[in-house]
Amino acid sequence: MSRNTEIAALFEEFADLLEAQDVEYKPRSYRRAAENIRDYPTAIERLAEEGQDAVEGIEGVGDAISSKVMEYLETGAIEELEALREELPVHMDELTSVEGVGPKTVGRLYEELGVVDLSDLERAASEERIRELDGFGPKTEENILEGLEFARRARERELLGDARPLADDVLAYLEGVAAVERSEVAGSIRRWRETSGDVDVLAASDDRQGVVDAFVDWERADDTIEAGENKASVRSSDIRIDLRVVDPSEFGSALQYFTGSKDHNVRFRNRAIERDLKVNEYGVFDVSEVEEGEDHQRAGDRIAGETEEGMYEALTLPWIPPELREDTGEIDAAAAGELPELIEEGALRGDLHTHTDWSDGTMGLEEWIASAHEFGHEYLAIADHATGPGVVGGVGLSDDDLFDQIEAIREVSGTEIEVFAGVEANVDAEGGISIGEEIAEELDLVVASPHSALGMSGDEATDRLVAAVSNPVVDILGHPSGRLLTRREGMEFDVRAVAEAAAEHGTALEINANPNRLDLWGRAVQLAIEAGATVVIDTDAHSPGEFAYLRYGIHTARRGWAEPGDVLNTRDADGIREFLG
Ligand code: DGT
Ligand code: CA
Ligand code: CA
Ligand code: ZN
Repeated sequence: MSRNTEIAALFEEFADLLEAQDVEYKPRSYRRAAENIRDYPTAIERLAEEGQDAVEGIEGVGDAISSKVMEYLETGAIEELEALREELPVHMDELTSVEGVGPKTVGRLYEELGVVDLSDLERAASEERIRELDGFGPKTEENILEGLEFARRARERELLGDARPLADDVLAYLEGVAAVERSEVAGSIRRWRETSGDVDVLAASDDRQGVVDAFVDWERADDTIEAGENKASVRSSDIRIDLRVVDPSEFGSALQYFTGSKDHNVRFRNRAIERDLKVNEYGVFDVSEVEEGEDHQRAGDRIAGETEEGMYEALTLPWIPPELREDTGEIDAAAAGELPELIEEGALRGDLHTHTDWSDGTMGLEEWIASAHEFGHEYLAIADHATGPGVVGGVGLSDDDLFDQIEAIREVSGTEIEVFAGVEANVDAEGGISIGEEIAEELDLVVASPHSALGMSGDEATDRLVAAVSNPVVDILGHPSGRLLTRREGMEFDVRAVAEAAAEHGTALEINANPNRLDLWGRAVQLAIEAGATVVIDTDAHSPGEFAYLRYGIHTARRGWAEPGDVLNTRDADGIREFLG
């Protein structure tokens, strides 16, 4: 963890604790500072060496915050924060992972019921003590109990946005270890699943013990869970990493096996059995000549295993991209020569859902556009929040504000890149949109996203989203389910029905690439494309570091079998304008 990230997390905790004590304004400015510190391109300890003034060069960091940064870097603690932690000794992260429980609620539950962690919360809820509090009721209590169960399960999984960068780091390290011939990520991360139980890594080497020793010595390994002759597990940033080291001649078969998914492997193995072949992590074997009783893992004529391509070839299949290996028809499609030509990294030309400091982004308009240009985009849409249900007061723009912003955008568009004047409107519980008709006329693009009533499901949720995509002013349905991975389930709806309506009305369905969302997700994208809908991959970026989230969106699209033609923002600016009509 960089010190920027570490210090950002401290100020976020600070903000939560202050909010729990009903302090106004400060929490918001601490959060904003935290975000800017996290994204700041220079290491904060370097700035601190230059002095407190240099730290104040970070936007949103004034005297009060910079002096705390200095204090932390000098003493390893912030006195004021320590005092707050003592006053409110709660497991904030854990408790706020329950849907509907924010820092304010945590504060109340601690004051009134002494709730400190999830177990306390569960006890208080099941003993029906929460419903007795002012402003809480039986319904809230039931919701908390439901949310608790989800939070417990979900907390055991890691976000792709945390696990993937860790996997990349460990690979980079292994590449530098002399004994390693090849290395690769496996498991759910290689399939780019949105959450993972752990990080699986595979290495090929003739000196297995040497690789295991180097692995447990990695500077980012916080502790060793186990270490054997050819495998080891360590923990890093609270994430478990499993390493297996195999003989180079068995790298392909091991990679195929440990990439999974389990269901894909079952189907793969059955195809082998139909052909009198055996597959396992050691290779593909012709077992027609093997005598009964001589059967062991490596028995038979080995016909593949050094490369993964060879494994698939031995079963008369083309290589199948890991993102597709979820047993949703990929083996049949491969056998029929009908695998999709998946969209690739680098195929996107712009981002159609981003935020500036006109709402809750961190940057002003011009600077923001320059960052997008620098990132390599040909075009960008500004889609700041409109006021409406689910948007915190003060953040959203009124229609009048939006008219002003359009003017500002028109002045700068085209100087560096093409900029579309958009908005992120809110979809209310009935599917209505939170902006007026006049402003909708004037805007280039309307992203409509649900931000409230996200516990909805079934027909009610489907009808809501069908209404939104059928609205003629809506161009993109943003983060359709509203889920927050490991924190909030979001709406459950009939993807096919919403996709059909979207296709009919020329509305694109978003793959929100923020690793907390990945909404739509692989299977939903696959259904949406089958139903004829266009998808768009957006980052919903609030700060420049977040433009890079596109990567997660692209691989999620690949999990949904998306080809470049299915994705709106593979088109150039003229193509976008044409789609927007
Ligand atoms: P995760 O870690 O829960 O996100 O999911 P995976 O897919 O990474 O699963 P993991 O870490 O338990 O195992 C990695 C891969 O190893 C898995 O995708 C397929 C393979 N594998 C593990 N256990 C089994 C098994 O019992 N049967 C089969 N066919 N494959 C297995
Ligand atoms: Ca795994
Ligand atoms: Ca594993
Ligand atoms: Zn947004």
